[in-house]
Amino acid sequence: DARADKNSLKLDVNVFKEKIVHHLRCTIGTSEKKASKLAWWQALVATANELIFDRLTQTQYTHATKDTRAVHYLSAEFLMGRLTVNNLVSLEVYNTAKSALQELGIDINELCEEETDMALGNGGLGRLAACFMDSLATLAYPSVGYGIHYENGLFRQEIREGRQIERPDSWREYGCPWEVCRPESVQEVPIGGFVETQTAPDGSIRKVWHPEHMIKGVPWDIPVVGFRGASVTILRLWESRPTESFNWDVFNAGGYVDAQNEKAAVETISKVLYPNDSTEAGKMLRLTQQYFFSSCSLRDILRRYNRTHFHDYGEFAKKIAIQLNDTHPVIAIPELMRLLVDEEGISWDAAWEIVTEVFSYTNHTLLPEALEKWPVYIFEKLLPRHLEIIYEINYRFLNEVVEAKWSGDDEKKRKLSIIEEGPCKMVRMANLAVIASRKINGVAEIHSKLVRENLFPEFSTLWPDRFCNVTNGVTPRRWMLACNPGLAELYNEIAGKDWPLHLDSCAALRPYADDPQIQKRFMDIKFKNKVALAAEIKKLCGVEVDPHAMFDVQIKRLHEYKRQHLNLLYILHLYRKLLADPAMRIVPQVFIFGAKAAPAYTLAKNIIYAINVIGDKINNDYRIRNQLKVVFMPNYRVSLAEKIIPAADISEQISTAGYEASGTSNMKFSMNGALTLGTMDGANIEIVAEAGVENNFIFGMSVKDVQELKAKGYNPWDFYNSNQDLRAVVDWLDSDFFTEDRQALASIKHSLLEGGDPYMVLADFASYCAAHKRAEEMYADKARWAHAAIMNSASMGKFSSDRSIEDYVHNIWKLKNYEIKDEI
Ligand code: DL6
Repeated sequence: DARADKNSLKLDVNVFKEKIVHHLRCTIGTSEKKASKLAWWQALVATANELIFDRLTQTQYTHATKDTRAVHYLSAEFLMGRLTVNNLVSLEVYNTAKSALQELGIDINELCEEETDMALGNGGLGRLAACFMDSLATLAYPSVGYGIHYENGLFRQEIREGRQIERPDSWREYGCPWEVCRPESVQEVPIGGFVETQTAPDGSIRKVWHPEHMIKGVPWDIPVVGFRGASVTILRLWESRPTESFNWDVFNAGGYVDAQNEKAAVETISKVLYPNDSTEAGKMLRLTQQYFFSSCSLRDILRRYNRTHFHDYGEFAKKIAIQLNDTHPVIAIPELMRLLVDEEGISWDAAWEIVTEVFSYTNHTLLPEALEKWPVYIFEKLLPRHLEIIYEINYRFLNEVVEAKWSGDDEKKRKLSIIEEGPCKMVRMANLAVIASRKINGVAEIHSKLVRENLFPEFSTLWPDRFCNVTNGVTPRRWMLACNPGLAELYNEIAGKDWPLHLDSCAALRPYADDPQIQKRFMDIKFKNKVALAAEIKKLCGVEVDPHAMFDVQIKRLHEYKRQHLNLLYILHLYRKLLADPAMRIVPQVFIFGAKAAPAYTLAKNIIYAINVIGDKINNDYRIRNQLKVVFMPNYRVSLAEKIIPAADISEQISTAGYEASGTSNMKFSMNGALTLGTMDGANIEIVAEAGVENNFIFGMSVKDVQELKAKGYNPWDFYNSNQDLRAVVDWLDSDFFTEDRQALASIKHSLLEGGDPYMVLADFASYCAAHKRAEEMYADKARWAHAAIMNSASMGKFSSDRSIEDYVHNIWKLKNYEIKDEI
């Protein structure tokens, strides 16, 4: 097994076996005879934790004694998935554990299936944060991830009669053995109330916030294990609880029940993850969540800093970097101002200098609905002092910076102001982030360009040096080594065993791209993965699929801009052709989907329904002789992606150009030898530049084309009227051929025509069909296909998240890494 152990930790199989049994008996309190699979898994985790906590202690000792500069990654989402296989692989004890369990009569794969995904994120943004934690630990950079300890992660999706049903995801119902509660680091956060202006006898003015409530933040630490134990860093997630004093008076007055209600209200803050991806939920509770975790994290940072600096903030910006993952934690900016000015007694100017040195901001989307804005009246209610601080920041910015550059230009001031005027005054969090950040980055070359030119053109004129790009990346430890052991073994042989640390070295496979033996080996690995996925499809969807067929995959959140409905239109087109000509023979194809839709996003849910009912019809239509299958795999999540990606032939990355900031599954697919069928959008552009445009299937309008067509006035009817094939499939949606619920499918047609087709699906249809045709032709030529698959997989060095982290380190965070030795 490629995940072979160097066993530097000196655990042989017998010792490992003894430890598991010891934990089963003494930690879990059961015995080999009656232990459930869950109990065995818990004992396995306890065994791994022995190694992990030791490494964590060593890491923290090194960082504390060296008083290191560290980055603090603030993110409302960390989509960690499962940890078992990854942690065992990173500790280099995977094979030891596997053999030990085997000797105990237990299959490690079955045990690993016991683990519930930590689904504390929606999609790309949250998974990126998880990959970054892995790279930070592997590269041994001093770092902490800060987020929210949601009781319920992203909802569990069930499909009933083709429709998405949301169920709560209580991922830690019976506890999570990887996490540790740290009562010694509890924080208390004020909220609500009013601000009093006090004038001292010397005439100086002091602002005193009298909050209405205090919320307790209880930290839960999840250790993140670097590859080969390089270092162990911490993901610290805050859970909200009522403070002891919170309801004391009510309680004493006999209000036991009322006190419980107040308790429930506070606990609600960390209860659920908002299930929106790219679109914003403008809810008071959401701002409370953001403020709660940002404030707890800042207090934690200050506490740690002051252990060695005793409230002297002269070194603060030298020791601390804070990365704001999108606008969600941007409230940290006025909160740090408040902590420094109001609580630590620092002057405004000195505090502002610190703040603008410490923070940087990553933008993950250009969609206007995702750029967070909060009504001023909500701030007045929840965070009155922060509102004052924001007004002050804004006043100084407009009157000093904007006035100096564009004197008397009120239009510029209106546009750049943190406050949006109107019937409901709003606080623009993205403007606040840009004004206070040292660096602002997008997540792929094209996206960063659009951030500069389209989103913040005036800001980038003001501060051109603040804007930069850091192209996303993914961890090859999870997305190759752990999830595709067959491929990992091939790279071990060709590139040497360090490739998971130096993904560039996989280029060693490129010279073999036309070698028949290597081609066979590579495609045999793929085939084996497809056989395994076919079994999973049978289990989850009840559909029989042929692993020889071309596996065409689109897995990601459901959103109009990602255009799952374009894919569906092509499927309908193919189906229609097969029905029209019963003798027709095509390359057999299986279209595989996985996607969750935001619960309130009706059209997205209708698209899921359409995929399911159309799939059902196609899969059971004997006339097309199994040449076409369509499956929707329910409850798409990290652990399911790990099974799907190694088995994909085609990776569908078909967003309207300019809308997908980067994408990260595109990178995972390519690494595992899938060919991209995609638009010139996000990181697709950089992927095909590395792997060769001739080894992928690029189609559709470019960003420029999209902009031009929009400027000219896009009319979807023009495309509908002039392309018979297109018209036929669009009309097919408005029929009762697939379902009695004609309305649900017709709503898709409606959005494409009367709705104006905001993501230009119809405009790209013909070119999309042509790209599919090229893919089908290439798939029929086995050697050509194998060449392209190898070239993709072997050319992804750039897309390791280690490279992204090094970019952040050199261009933004300016960190040093430290070798972690066994010192205590
Ligand atoms: O940067 C990570 C990821 C990108 O790869 C995706 O292209 C982008 O859509 C995603 N953005 C979000 C937006 N959420 N909010 N806000 O998840 O980020």
